[in-house]
Amino acid sequence: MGMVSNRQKDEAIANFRFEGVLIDERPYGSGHINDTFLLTFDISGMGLLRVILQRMNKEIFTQPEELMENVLGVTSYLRKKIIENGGDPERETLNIIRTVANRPYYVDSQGDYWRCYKFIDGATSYDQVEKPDDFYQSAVSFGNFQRLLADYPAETLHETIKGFHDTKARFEVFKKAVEADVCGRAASVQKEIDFVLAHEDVANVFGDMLAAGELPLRVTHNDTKLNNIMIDDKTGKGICVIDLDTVMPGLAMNDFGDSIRFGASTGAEDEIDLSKVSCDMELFDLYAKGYIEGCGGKLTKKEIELMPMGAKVMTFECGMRFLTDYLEGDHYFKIHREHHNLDRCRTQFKLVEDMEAKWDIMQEIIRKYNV
Ligand code: ADP
Ligand code: GN1
Ligand code: MG
Repeated sequence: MGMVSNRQKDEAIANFRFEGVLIDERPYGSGHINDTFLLTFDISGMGLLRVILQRMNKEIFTQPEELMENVLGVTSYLRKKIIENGGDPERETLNIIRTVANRPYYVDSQGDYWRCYKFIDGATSYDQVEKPDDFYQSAVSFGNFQRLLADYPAETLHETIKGFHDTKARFEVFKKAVEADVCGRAASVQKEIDFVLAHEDVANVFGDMLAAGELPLRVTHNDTKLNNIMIDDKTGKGICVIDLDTVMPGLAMNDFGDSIRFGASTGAEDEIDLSKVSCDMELFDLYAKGYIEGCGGKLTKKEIELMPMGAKVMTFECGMRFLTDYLEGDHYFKIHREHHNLDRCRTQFKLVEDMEAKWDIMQEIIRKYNV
C-alpha cells in the first residue's frame, strides 16, 4: 500500500464530519497493522477535540466493508449494554465518526479505506506493564468484553481474516515460506525453523480439539495485546477495549493467551537481549484472576484448565507468524529496523521455552481459580 502521503491524508480528512479547525496532526500509537493518526481540532469557545484517523490495511483486511459492518455491529451492541449498566458509552466503547456523506468509512481516490474514531481522553494504552494493577485491570476488561458479547449473534459476524488463529493452517503456510525462501534468509534462521518444526503438536492441539467438538466457539477479540485497551488515568480501571478489527468467533483461551504473550513478558516484544525475556508468573497469576473474574462464570472448567495452553499456543503462533513474515520479506507486520521480525520471533520462542520450563507452576496457578 505504500506510505500515506500528505495529499492522501488531506483528502481523507476533508471527507469526514469534523467540527472546528485542524491545528495538529501526527502519526500515533505502536500498532503493527493500520496507519494511525491523531488529529486535534480547535472548536471555538469549546476547547480542543481529538480524533483518531486510520487508513485501514486493506492488504490484510481484504474486505474493509465487512470489517466495518462488524465494528458497527459490535460497538452499537456494546453501547446499549453500557447504557443499561449506567456506564459512559462515549468512553467505554469505540465511537465511529461518520463521513460527510454519512458513511462509516471513506474510500479515497486511490481506493484506500479510512475511518475515524472519537479519541478516548484521559486514558492510556500501554506497550508494557508499568504497574501490575494495570495488567489486572486489562484482564478484567477483556473478560468483561467477552462476557458482554456472550449473546452477540455470532453468525452475523464476518470472518475478517480467514483462519486468523488457525495455528495448524499457519504451520502449513510457514513450511511453504521456508520452502520458497524468496529472500534467501532460511539458512540464516535454521535454529528458529527447527524450533517451529519441533513444536507441531502445539500448532495442532486446539484445531484437533475443535474438530472433535471439545471446545466452544465464542465471540472473541483475537488481538488482546495490552496496547489494545485503554486504562483510565484517574481511576486506573480498564475503560475501553479497542482495535476491534479481529472480533470474530474464536477461543477464550486464545484471548487469554495473547494477553499473556505480550503483557506477562518481562521484555518488549522486540527486545534484542533475550536474557531480559521471560514469562512473569506473578503477572500470569494476576491476569488469570482478572480474566476469569471478568468472564463472570461464562467459561467452562475445560476452558480454564486450558489457559496455560492458550498462552503457549498464542506465543508460538505469533513467533511463527513473525518468522514467516521475515522469510517472506516483511510484508505483513510493519518493521522499523532491519531484522525486526526476526528479533520479534526470537522473543516469542524464548517465551515459549520459558513457559515450558514453568509449565507445572502455570497449571498450579490456574487450578486455584478453577473451582
Ligand atoms: P493497529 O491495528 O495498527 O494496532 P489500533 O486500532 O490498535 O491499530 O490503533 C493503534 C493505537 O492507536 C492504539 O494502540 C492506541 O494507542 C491508539 N488508539 C486507537 N484508537 C484509539 C481511540 N479511540 N482513542 C485513543 N487512542 C486510540
Ligand atoms: C498485530 O494490530 P496490532 O498491532 O494490535 C496483529 C496481531 C499480533 C500482533 C503482534 C490483525 O496486532 O495478530 O498478535 O500484531 N494483528 C493482526 O504484536 O494481524
Ligand atoms: Mg492495536
